[in-house]
Amino acid sequence: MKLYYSPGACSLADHIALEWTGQPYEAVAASREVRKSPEFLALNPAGAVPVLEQDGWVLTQNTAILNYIAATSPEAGLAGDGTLRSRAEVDRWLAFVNSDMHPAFKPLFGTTAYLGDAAMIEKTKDAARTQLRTLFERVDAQLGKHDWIAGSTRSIADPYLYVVTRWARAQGIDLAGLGNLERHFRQMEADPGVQAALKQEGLA
Ligand SMILES: N[C@@H](CCC(=O)N[C@@H](CS)C(=O)NCC(=O)O)C(=O)O
Repeated sequence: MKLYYSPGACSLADHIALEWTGQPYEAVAASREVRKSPEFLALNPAGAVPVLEQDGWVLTQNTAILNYIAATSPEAGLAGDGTLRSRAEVDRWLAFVNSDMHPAFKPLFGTTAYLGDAAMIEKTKDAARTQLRTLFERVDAQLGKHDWIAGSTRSIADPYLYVVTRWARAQGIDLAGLGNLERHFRQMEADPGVQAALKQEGLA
């Protein structure tokens, strides 16, 4: 498998998941310039990472890629404990991070620059910070009940949560008092697979 990534982007979740499966893979950095190239756009017309390539077959969309990685290494147990409910919990939290948390960062990453009004743009950023605080409080409550975001064992949802927590810390989102989230972050940072992926992405 070949994973196209950008350092610290949401593709870091797939990178960590690949490390956790222990299967051989190749990680290819895709800079902004590369993502706009005709060769890359042929792989993903959105010009975005992650992109997974295997034997000429190309897969895009983070949740699809994470699920595929988990399915190719069932022994790693990254998609639940084998019960339907555990699988559903992984899907629930993967969806929460991918559909609710990840898009909430967009104004902070410049998507409202088109407004052309500094005060208005700042307002959208403030609203994003407030929304993200609420979402991280929900995560913190869940992590108060379980060691990992989807339950008692780690899953493909944990690396994705780790990625958005990194973003939140870098963006100065107020995470004060969210001790369970802090514990999850430290747990991830201490993990050899996480450290290996960070090192490969030049982030260690
Ligand atoms: N819906 C896509 C979103 C992917 C996405 O937003 N990727 C970002 C990095 S986190 C990206 O490559 N952005 C660069 C761009 O869109 O130009 C997915 O879930 O895979």
